[in-house]
Amino acid sequence: MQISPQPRLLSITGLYLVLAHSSFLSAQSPAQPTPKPAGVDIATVSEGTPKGAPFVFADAPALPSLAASGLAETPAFTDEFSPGWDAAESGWKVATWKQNRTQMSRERVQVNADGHLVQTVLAGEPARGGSIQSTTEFGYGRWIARVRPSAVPGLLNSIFTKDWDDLTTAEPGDDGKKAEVDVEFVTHTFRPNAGEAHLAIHLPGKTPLWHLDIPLDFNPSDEFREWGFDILPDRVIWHVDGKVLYTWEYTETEKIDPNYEMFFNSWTRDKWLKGPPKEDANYHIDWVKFYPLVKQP
Ligand SMILES: [Ca+2]
Ligand SMILES: [Ca+2]
Repeated sequence: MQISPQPRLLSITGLYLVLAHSSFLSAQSPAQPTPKPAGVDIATVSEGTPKGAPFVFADAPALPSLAASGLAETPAFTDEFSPGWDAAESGWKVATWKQNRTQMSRERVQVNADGHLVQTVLAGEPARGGSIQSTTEFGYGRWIARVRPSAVPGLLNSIFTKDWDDLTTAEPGDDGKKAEVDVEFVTHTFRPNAGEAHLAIHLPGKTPLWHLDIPLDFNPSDEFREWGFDILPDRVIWHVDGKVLYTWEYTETEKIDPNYEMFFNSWTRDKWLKGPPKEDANYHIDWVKFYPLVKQP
């Protein structure tokens, strides 16, 4: 595909990247951006996200056990983000490019003395955040990340998967199938004992295919919780602390394929997110684990 002198827009996690000549993934792997329909702005469309049924933690159904779900009892991938963490050696790439108009940087992706990966969105303009993505691909299985989003309004903290790149081909660097599974925290929704989880599915040309804001009976920034989703052959199940948040079932044509990458990012926008934040905002990620599907449930 030709590289236009005009910045190109393409989406990732429902966000927009503005690319001129620089690569999305790395300087060694020039991006071949996929054209998107003009006018699709994830922040604009996400402002109209429908509200789901309120989630009441005590009443929510339990997430099926690993064994009952056909999942391995021990994770195939774990990162504890221990002090001395090195992204390259731990299987991650740290973004140094823009995602959704927010400039990402290694400076804003740091492991602290408590063993938390801390992604920071800086106060004010321009939009400055942090992002990591796995350097390997994953299949069906259960993701759990112990995280505490920022309490500062005006930004988004995410856990998501996207088949951005087919890692079996050196070039191009963006030839994945592009399906995406999101749980995103829009921090201006947080209130005392309340908040929302933004769930979304994106497929090529369908950004989003589906999205829903789940009202919660707790504030996600109050404490660490174990958030995640099961990406299975027939459905995606979002969960928090062992309770089911929502289940999205596939159709013949609308489904999530294996060989996606894993991401965490933190960004800000005026639209939807009501950014930028008035103070620096930290997203704490204690650990992440992936339990692969080993047999059909
Ligand atoms: Ca590739
Ligand atoms: Ca992939």
